Amino acid sequence: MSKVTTLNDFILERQADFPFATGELTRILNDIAIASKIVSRDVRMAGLVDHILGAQGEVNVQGEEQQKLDVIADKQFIKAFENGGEICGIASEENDDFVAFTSESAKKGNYVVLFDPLDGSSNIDVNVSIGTIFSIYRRISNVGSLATLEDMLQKGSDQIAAGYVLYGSSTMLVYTTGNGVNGFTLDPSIGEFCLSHPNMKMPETGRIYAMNEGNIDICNPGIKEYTQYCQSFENDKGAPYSGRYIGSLVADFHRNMIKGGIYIYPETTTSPEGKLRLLYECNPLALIAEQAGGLASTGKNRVLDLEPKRLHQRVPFFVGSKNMVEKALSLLK
Ligand code: AHM
Ligand code: MG
Repeated sequence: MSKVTTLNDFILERQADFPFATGELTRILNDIAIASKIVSRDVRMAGLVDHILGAQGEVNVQGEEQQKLDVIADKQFIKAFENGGEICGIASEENDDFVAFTSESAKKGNYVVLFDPLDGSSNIDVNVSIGTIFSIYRRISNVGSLATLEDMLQKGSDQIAAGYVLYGSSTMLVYTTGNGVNGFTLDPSIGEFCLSHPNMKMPETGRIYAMNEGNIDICNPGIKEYTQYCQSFENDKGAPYSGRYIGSLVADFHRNMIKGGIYIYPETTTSPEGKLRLLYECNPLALIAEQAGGLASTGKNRVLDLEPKRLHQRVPFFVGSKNMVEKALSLLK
């Protein structure tokens, strides 16, 4: 029987690869793993426990109805980050403003985390996969002071680590610290994330495209041209691609990581900046895509090069297999 490598073993083995090998990032990743196990347990209970399933009855800063599990997951991650002593502040999709932790130990923390606690949450009540997305940066402000907005508004290329957790048919945690991408599957019998997908590489091409085609007539005509290319016998595969759209970014992205494919959420006339949020949805997945050999673009620029202007800034997002993203971008021009 081959030896099982747990996430914990793996992080410790790789600690020396981290740009600042003090053990802090190791502890943050461990905190994320613990919080995501708790969220995974709660997600698995949705539908069984009345007070978990259903709408919270409140609206978040984006004007979207919050689900109870969104709020539960948000609190769970914040609790893990606030008490660890490595993190001085966070920003999340569910909080209008960033949160600067006020305890003396947190103010000494060197890092900030930006995250979407439960992405694709409209899928909770219908038992479809959802996910958590996270992004970790070194703070810019002085250690010992409160975290600032400047700490949160850093370029994607400055991320120290990024990852996602997929609550799918199994629970998986996938992350990068800038030295490739590794995936871990939660073994519920021992409660550990175990290395299941070492050194993940996104295939250079594929035959799956994912977008909300209900929006096709309110997009740039180049997008329609690309979907027609995907559906045609004249494309690079000589046969129509498969359209697959889960409507859960993490799940669509993860499938494309494994099988090859492209995910597109462009700007539309009703959402002129696109829908997805730069800081805690696009940047972390862009780093993972690039680390796995894929590409991530806004249609005009590399996502990781953008200078963020606002916490909840939205951008158009084209991410996935290198050749497919390049083809889509060529038609947009
Ligand atoms: P959320 O963070 O409010 O869940 O929104 C993000 C989600 C993505 O997971 C998904 O890909 C997209 O929104 C679906 O949007 P649409 O329903 O417009 O296709
Ligand atoms: Mg989201």
